[in-house]
Amino acid sequence: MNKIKLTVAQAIIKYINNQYIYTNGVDRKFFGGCFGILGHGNVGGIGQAIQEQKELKYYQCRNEQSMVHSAAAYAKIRNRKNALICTASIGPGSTNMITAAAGATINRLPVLLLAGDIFAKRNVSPALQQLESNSSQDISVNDCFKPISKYWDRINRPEQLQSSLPEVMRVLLSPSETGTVMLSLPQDVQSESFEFPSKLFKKKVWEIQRLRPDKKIIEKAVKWIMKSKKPLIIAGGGVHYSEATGELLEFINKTDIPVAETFAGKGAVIYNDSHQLGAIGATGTLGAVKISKESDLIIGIGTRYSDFTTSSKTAFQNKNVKFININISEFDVSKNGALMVQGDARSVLKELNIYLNNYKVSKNYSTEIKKLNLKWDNIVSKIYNYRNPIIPSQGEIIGAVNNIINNKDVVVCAAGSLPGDLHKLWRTKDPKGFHLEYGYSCMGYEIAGGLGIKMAYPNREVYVMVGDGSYLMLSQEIITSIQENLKLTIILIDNQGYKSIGSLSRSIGSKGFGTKFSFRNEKKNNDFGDSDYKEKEIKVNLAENARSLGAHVLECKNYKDLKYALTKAKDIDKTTLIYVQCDRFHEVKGYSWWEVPIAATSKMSSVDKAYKEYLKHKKDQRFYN
Ligand SMILES: Cc1ncc(C[n+]2csc(CCOP(=O)(O)OP(=O)(O)O)c2C)c(N)n1
Ligand SMILES: [Mg+2]
Repeated sequence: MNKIKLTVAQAIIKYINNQYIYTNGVDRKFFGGCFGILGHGNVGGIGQAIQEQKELKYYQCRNEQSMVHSAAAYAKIRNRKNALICTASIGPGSTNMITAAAGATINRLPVLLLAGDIFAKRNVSPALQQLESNSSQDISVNDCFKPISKYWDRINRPEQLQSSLPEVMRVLLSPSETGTVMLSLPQDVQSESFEFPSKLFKKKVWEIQRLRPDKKIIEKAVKWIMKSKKPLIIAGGGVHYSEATGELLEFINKTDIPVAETFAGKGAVIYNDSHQLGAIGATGTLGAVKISKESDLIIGIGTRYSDFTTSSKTAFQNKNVKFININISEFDVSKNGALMVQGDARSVLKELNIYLNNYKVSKNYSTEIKKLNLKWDNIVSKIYNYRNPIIPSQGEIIGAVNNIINNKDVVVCAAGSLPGDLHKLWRTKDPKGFHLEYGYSCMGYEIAGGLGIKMAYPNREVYVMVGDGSYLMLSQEIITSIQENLKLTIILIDNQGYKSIGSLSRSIGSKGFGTKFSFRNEKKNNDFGDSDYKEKEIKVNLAENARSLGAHVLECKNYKDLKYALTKAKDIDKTTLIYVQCDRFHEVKGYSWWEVPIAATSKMSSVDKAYKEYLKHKKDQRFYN
């Protein structure tokens, strides 16, 4: 048998360089590069291995959390057909990745982590940054990744790679099981050499299968659809990952069944299609909320029915409502006691399109949908065109950005009050134009995620919309975007803190407690909430902060400035940050509910009042199993 002598790290990189995916008639490399921060846990291992080869590009970054966000965003916009690798040193370098790694798993996005680990030989224990245990020498901080990884392995011996690496690929490429994959690599083992069989490094082409459900189940689904008076499709992220937007369009054109979209699904159908009801659930549009309440048949395609999608199980009120779930994952397809049409969304829709050739919903229903669609568009126009006195409202900022972008441009967001407003108000122009990380809704994803998107599609303009809270949590990858010449346009919305949680706090009777960026004022019993005085606001110069990281900064005082800045930003060839202040109290109206627990007993009458209201909503909760 032919053998090749390599270190464990070199063998991993060589294997990675030979993994391909077959899509659209061609073989492409699955991995698009490796992010890293080097430390003593990987510098002589994975770092050295990357250095002495030319195929896998190395990207430097500033923070291990952000590199994993970037990798997740990269995989998301590529519909999981490509992934990035992230390498970290041991100890804090590794654990810094955990937040974003959990986000990747929750959002079902493939990311490969190569994390250094403590010496397998144990001869020098405790090593720098080692968590010592007096009960076992088989514990390291990397064990924390086990519950949030879809595949986790520690490579203590070189031979293990032969069985571990194919598992890594199986999981990364699995449409139902993908997420964070971690190889924990003891720092001594990474640099050890071994005679690996050459065939481990043969070019391997992976192909994602489009599994189909049982024919009997499809036939049953067809019967249910034909009997339904008010069917409603909920399009989730799976529609994108399965690349089923064409088949979905054909399906709705044939049947006139309306569509509503989750955060991950938004863009599945273009905004101005007459079947489009827009955002579903807690952040839903008027029409989607109304129809989901009345619908007798929910057809969930590639959705995992998060509490935002189901309005915490209050969205579907028809007492005879049934669910048909089309999903590749057994776990998701079984939710809400649905008819389990387990299979690839595109394949299933193709079959349904044949079976339902002569079926249409009633004229009345389809007229109602068209009316709701137009009504919503009028509401969006009003919000876009409303001019708030002194400083802009968030709705008009979203409108200004939406009006300026080209069809292929991408908007990115993750946390705060922006996601809900964007979900409702963003007029999607391209299936991949709306990029919301709302599975983990992780503050700090925005700029790092924008970077990953730009790496995946350098020719698309990327508009990052980020709140001041998220910006302060993680914005250093502005530097990486400048270093790599990957331009981002960042719209930084300053509303003096956590507007979203301030509003949530008010809704539970807590008056914005702890959510405003203001100085402490002992005399006035400052609680960082609504009652704090304007002069006590902390004035952090975020524009200057971005400038210091290398961004071109445009500061806006009002809507006119913002419009000008958005136009001007198009001509600037490096990352540009548009700084705009926003009204903390002006909100986009909501139409639905989301369950956030409220204190059952309190000294505050506002809390008691909110609790009573909460109990009323709780009565609407339904379970469909
Ligand atoms: C890492 C992380 N910590 C905490 C939260 C809870 N949280 C959700 S939104 C939010 C405030 C976000 O503030 P900002 O980015 O300024 O957006 P705004 O609410 O002002 O629109 C917080 C603290 C979160 N989603 N992620
Ligand atoms: Mg804010």
